[in-house]
Amino acid sequence: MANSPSGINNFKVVLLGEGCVGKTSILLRYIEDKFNDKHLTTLQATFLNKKLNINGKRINLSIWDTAGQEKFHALGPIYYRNSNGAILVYDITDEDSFGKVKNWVKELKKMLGSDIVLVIAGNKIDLEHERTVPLEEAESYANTVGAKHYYTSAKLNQGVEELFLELTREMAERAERGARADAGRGSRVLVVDDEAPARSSCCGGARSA
Ligand code: G3D
Ligand code: MG
Repeated sequence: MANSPSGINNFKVVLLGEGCVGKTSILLRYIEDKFNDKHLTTLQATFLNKKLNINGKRINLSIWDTAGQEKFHALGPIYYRNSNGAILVYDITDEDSFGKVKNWVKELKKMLGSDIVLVIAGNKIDLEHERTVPLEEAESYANTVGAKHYYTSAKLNQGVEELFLELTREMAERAERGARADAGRGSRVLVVDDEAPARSSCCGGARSA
């Protein structure tokens, strides 16, 4: 995260998950409120920006989507490095895609530790009658890895806004905790400095104690 001088918090978020689970659809629903738009298929690996305001704090999300490299198992650390948050998407009608989420969680935890906020999205809930991933299993798994679990339908626009909002809140909270910890460390340094017998002034001349 970069907290720019203008006071805007910039967060990077990556979408991860098997091909065809609906990652691009979720992103386009969130940013443009569209589904199955013609340009969906031509969208390349890149990011889309979204500006938010949470409790008076200005936040800029850069949400990264793939160009389909996941279909060739070709998504490496370069894609998710420096991410503040990851949305791990599976299709509730496809058990393999849920297995893939578990692999991503393992990899992200190994590579980034707990520095990243994870949320899991069970997408295509409009196809509830075709569900193969048991609800309790998905939710209790998410619990065990410290991730929040959401249900979404990019098609019917369900749960998408909430998912991004909650993720952003959590990232903002962590950033604030981090900033407070930094400030705490800063004041300790100041105390030590204060007790030094002599200091040079900002103009370069030594000050006698
Ligand atoms: P991906 O980016 O993860 O590869 P896409 O997935 O967003 O390209 O979506 C893959 C297919 O799933 C698309 O169908 C898309 O319309 C469909 N899809 C995405 N989200 C939902 C949803 O919430 N409900 C339903 N029913 N379908 C969804 P096509 O037919 O274009 O391949
Ligand atoms: Mg896609």
